[in-house]
Amino acid sequence: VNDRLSVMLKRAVMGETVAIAQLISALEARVAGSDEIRPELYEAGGHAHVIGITGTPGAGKSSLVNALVAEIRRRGKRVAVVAVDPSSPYSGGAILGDRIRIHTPLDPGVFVRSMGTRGWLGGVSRATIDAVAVLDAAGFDAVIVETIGVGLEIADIHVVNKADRPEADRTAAELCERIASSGVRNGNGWQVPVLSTIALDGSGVSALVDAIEEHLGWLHRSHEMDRRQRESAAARIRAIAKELLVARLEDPSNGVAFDEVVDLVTARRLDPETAARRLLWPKTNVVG
Ligand SMILES: Nc1nc2c(ncn2[C@@H]2O[C@H](COP(=O)(O)OP(=O)(O)OP(=O)(O)O)[C@@H](O)[C@H]2O)c(=O)[nH]1
Ligand SMILES: [Mg+2]
Repeated sequence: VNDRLSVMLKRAVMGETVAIAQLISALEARVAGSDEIRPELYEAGGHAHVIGITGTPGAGKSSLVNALVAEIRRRGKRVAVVAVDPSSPYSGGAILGDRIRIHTPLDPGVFVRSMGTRGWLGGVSRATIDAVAVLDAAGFDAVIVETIGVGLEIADIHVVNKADRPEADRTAAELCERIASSGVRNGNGWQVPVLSTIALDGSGVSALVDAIEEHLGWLHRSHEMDRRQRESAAARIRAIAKELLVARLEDPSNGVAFDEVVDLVTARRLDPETAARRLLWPKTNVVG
């Protein structure tokens, strides 16, 4: 195991901000040896409350996350943020008009990381998942992930932000109606709440954190947490396996030259399905 990465991981687990940032970068860049620390990294995690925030561009996600960070911090918890390609900068929890200001550069209880969308194919990228794993291992109580969504997602909690605007009440009422009429329940019995916030001054944010904590309690009580964790483990294994298989296809060390097989398929001397099987299992003489 790469010594430098191993030391970095140990420091990150102790909560050292610089090591946390370096480790996220190392995994993102897939530096040599980064795969070898994965078992230890994964084993150190599993304690953080991971909270996803999604919504249409400009809805106020980053502003709301800043307000959430301030409130969660006020409750004495360590909180980290992973923002996927945000257009707006993070102040790291210092929100104007709020009674609390947190100066993140000096507060090891807050960590904010932005990521680009390079290689992003929708959903949550591997780099994002890795960053969450590092922050989880680093002992943050909460890890917030901000991603841009289309606004049609089924959520555990719906938030109408910009409640200071005149149309907000109607939006919230319509949303309540839609949830009630569709009978949307996430899993066994969670009643999806619709909350209103003004991210800019922190209004409604304490009630939102209450709802998030209540939801966590329900996840545990109903065993929905176990179900989701199992589902997510299976989905990740499948996604990574697909990635590895595709990489293996073009790996010359597997004994079959990818380009030659492409030539055969192009000339119709081999069909694509048999070609793929032969590339993946070159030793077994798969005919069809
Ligand atoms: N009036 C009002 N404006 C808000 C509120 N929350 C955010 N804004 C403003 O809305 C704009 C977008 O806010 P962001 O927090 O950057 O929104 P976002 O959803 O993160 O945007 P993207 O990351 O680009 O998708 C900014 O100008 C904010 O100041 C709010 O509660 N009320
Ligand atoms: Mg944003």
